[in-house]
Amino acid sequence: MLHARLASLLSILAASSALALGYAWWITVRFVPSETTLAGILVGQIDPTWKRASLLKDAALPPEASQPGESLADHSASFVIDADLDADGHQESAAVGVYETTDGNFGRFLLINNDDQRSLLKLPGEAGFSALWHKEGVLSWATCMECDYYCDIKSSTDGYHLACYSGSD
Ligand SMILES: [Ca+2]
Repeated sequence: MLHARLASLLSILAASSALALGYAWWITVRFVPSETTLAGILVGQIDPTWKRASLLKDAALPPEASQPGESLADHSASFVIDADLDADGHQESAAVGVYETTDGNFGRFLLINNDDQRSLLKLPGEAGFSALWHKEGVLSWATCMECDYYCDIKSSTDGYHLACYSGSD
């Protein structure tokens, strides 16, 4: 009996400390990929495994995302960035989103468009948050803000690649 009470008390304590940790909205938020076209292109043409996708710039964010210190702008982050990413003098448009595949798997993506080419980078797993930063000519992509894990987008002759880092590297 005492053990049962203690176990119950401990589970209450564990639950309240998880709440008290107060994970940031960008850690816990999940999106529902809902579109069959992105910018007029069928999602199946962007990736043949996709059933639906959504751009985060079009997604509803939780109320916390507009609190002081919690917004994308407060972290110099964006869901869309237009910049010349391959130094050819023409701008690309980079945008992040979420997708669901025809076999029910989810993930995050980064889509880079220019006039004649489309590049897709994917992070399978969750239909969660990600955002872009553009500093000193380098585009970076991360699945969180205030974290030290991120990827730089490198341009090469065969397309774009991720070079990922964590603070402990
Ligand atoms: Ca360019």
